[in-house]
This record gives sequence, C-alpha cells and structure tokens, in this order.
Amino acid sequence: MKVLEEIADGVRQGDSSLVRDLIQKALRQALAAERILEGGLIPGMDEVGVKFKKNEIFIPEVIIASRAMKSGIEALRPHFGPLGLPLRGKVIMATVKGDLHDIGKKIVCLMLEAAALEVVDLGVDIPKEQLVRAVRTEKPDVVGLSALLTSTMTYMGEVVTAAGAAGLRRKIKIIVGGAPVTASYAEEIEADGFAPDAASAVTLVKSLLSGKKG
Ligand code: B1M
Repeated sequence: MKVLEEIADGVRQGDSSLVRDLIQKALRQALAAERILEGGLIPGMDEVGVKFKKNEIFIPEVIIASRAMKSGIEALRPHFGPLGLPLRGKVIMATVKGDLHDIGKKIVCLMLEAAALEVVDLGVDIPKEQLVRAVRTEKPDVVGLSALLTSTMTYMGEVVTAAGAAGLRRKIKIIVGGAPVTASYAEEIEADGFAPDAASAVTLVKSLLSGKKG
C-alpha cells in the first residue's frame, strides 16, 4: 500500500512532520493503527537498522530516524485502546541500566495499553534498585524488561536476583525481550517468560495474568 511505503520512507528520512501527516492520511484511508505500525513505521525503522549495521548511515541519522519513529508512535497512540475495557492488570516496563534503546519498548507499552492493561513506563537506563522501589510502590502484576545490547542484556539477570533478594519474586512475574534476548536466556536467568515482539508480549502477559489470578 502506497501510504505505508511513504511512512516507512518518512522514518528512513527522519522527517517527523511528514510521518505524522502521512499517518493522518492513512487513518483517513481507514487503515487500522496496527497495520500502520506494522506495515509502515516498523519496516522503516528496520531498514534504518540494516543500513546502520552496514555502516551506510551513522548515529546522527539513526537518532533523527528514531525521533520520527517515536513521533509516529505518539500520533498513533490515540487510535489504539484501551477501548474502554476495564483494566486487567498492571505492568511496569523498563529498559535496563546502561541501555538507551526505547523504541521497541514503547511499542510494547502501546500494545499492552491497547489490550486494556495499565502500564507504568519507567524509561531507559533503569537500575535494579529503582525497579525494586517501583515494584514496592506500584505493586504491578508483571515487570517487563527490555534490552537491545548484548552487553546490557545480562543486567536482566541482576534484576531477577535483586527482586528475589528484596522478597518480591513471588509477587510479580518478570518478562524479558529485545533483539538479542532469547527464550533460552530467559530460562537461564529464571525470568517468567520471553516475548520476541510486542504482539507476543501481550499474549504472554495475558497468559501470565490468567495463571496468576486463576
Ligand atoms: Co543502537 N544498537 N546503539 N541505537 N540501535 C542496535 C541495537 C545494534 C543492533 C545496531 C547494530 O550494530 N547493528 C547495536 C547492538 C549490537 C549488540 O549489542 N548486539 C547497537 C549499538 C552498538 C549501539 C551503540 C553502542 C552505538 C554506539 O554508540 N557506538 C549505542 C548504545 C547506546 C546505549 O544504549 N547505551 C546505540 C545507540 C542508539 C541510538 C541512541 C542512536 C538509537 C536508539 C534510539 C532510541 O531507542 N530512542 C539506536 C537505534 C535506533 C538502534 C537500531 C538501529 C534500531 C533499534 C530499534 O529501535 N528497532 C538497532 C539495530 C536493530 O535493531 N536492527 C541498534 C526497532 C524496534 C521496533 O525494534 O527495539 O527490536 P526492537 O523492539 C522489538 C522487539 O525487540 C521486541 O518488541 C519490539 C517491537 O516488536 N521487544 C520486546 C523489545 N523490548 C521488549 C520487551 C518485551 C518484549 C518484547 O518484554 C518486556
């Protein structure tokens, strides 16, 4: 679909206002928010990733593309939920200490909110002490950790250990995700689950909540 390709191109060019305008155009064409996200914004950012890896573009271009991506996510936010459904559970989300990547995490937050879950997004570069404090004050059902670097992924294990040491491990489910994270790594650090993408994160949280509450 032409408008989706144009949105992907807008992200690649890092043109935030173009991306926002094109999203409005796509919405006027009655395209669903999920389709715009999955068929326009994400492919655009994926291509930025490929070019970055091949050294065809550099950090400044990636930052500008990231801003356009985030502004697209914000433009879509009102068109996802929570559709007036009662809240079904509470999730704290964080990108772990040392890691500044938050585009994927924001998409996970958006999809969880659209599934009528309450989401508290702590942000990026979050140390385990802050997470423990947040679990005590927010009393979430689930804690979702995101990491995009192989060097920061290991910090997820430290968060699981810290939650245990604080006596909170049985009160929450901890799930992990992000490009370098795998199901076997989640198992290794004794997390309660792994999701490869935002849609799977919603399915995982729902299944953990029904197990926990049922
Ligand atoms: Co960075 N970066 N980056 N970067 N960056 C990667 C991750 C990298 C793979 C690029 C590469 O070399 N090919 C590489 C990591 C290599 C590695 O460790 N294996 C890398 C590097 C090296 C770095 C720096 C070290 C570069 C430098 O300074 N020399 C630096 C580190 C900074 C830091 O964090 N301390 C750095 C910086 C940056 C920017 C700031 C410029 C920018 C981030 C902007 C931002 O997020 N606000 C950036 C970006 C944008 C990328 C790439 C190009 C794109 C990431 C992205 O947003 N993808 C990335 C290359 C790539 O991934 N191909 C790269 C789109 C997003 C929708 O996907 O985040 O995977 P993703 O999220 C998905 C799933 O992973 C999943 O669902 C999401 C949606 O489906 N998911 C979860 C994510 N979290 C989840 C949590 C869940 C469940 C699912 O449950 C809790």
